[in-house]
Amino acid sequence: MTLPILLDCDPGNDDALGILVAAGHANIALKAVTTGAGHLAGDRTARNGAITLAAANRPDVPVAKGAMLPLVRERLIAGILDLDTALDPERPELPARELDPRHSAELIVDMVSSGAVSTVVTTGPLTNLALALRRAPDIAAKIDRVVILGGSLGLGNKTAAAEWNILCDPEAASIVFGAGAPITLIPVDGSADVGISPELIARTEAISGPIGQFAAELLRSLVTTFRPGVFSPAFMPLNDPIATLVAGDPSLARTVPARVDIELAGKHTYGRSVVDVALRNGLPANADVVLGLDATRVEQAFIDALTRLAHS
Ligand SMILES: [Ca+2]
Repeated sequence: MTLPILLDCDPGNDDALGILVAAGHANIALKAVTTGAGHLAGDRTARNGAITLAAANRPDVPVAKGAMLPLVRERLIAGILDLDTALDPERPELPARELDPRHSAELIVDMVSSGAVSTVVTTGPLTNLALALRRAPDIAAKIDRVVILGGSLGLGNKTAAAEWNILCDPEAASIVFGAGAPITLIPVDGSADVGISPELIARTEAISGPIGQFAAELLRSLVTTFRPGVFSPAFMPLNDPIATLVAGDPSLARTVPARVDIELAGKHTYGRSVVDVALRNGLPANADVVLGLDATRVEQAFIDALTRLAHS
């Protein structure tokens, strides 16, 4: 029994790895990829999604372009757009899939309301999913689980308070956390122990064929963005593919039920994910929050999914 998922993302080299892992995972049936502005502008993330699905040789999976701007705030620019590796620069020479004519939010509504998809995995700002929930609120009851890579238990990674994916569109995140669908939240400090080590790159590169080479190129590009700080882990975190892997095998993660709300008014804390594991405010838990991962098994699941895709 495979899990039918829709992956909403902002590729992004780590998102692209998430797409490859979703396409190859033994427990997952990837049904659609939706993209929106985030790490790059919306037209670029859509094209990168289309490039990645072409590389994965999955013409059956629709890929859509989505939100160009956050719901309320101005769009944040990542500031690492000058990388000249992997999918950060435009790559006109790479083959790409045709985009689905629907907006990402429309594709989400269609896939969930028809029952084609039971799980939504997000590895970018939550704009598309929030738009879908505003357009068709009844889809919340039809989603078995939303697996969100974003937020933090402690310090943020973009501001002291906020993590990048949530900070890109806090109002959208607030809509998603208030929608009532079961959520698994993978915060940056819950996933930091799975890093892009030289060994992981070597194992990826050892996968035969173009998938291994493409995935290794994406990993190497991500490592160049690593800026070690006071509390940083040893290696650049793997990030986005972890969301797909946890969706495909929840036993990889140790979770705790919690109330998660998004700070929308704070002067210094705008975009913070406020995670209340003690349920002090009397509100019901709305998410299972990941506290830690089995790093060895996550890395093996990553290699297994890419290997399966390479041999498909
Ligand atoms: Ca992302």
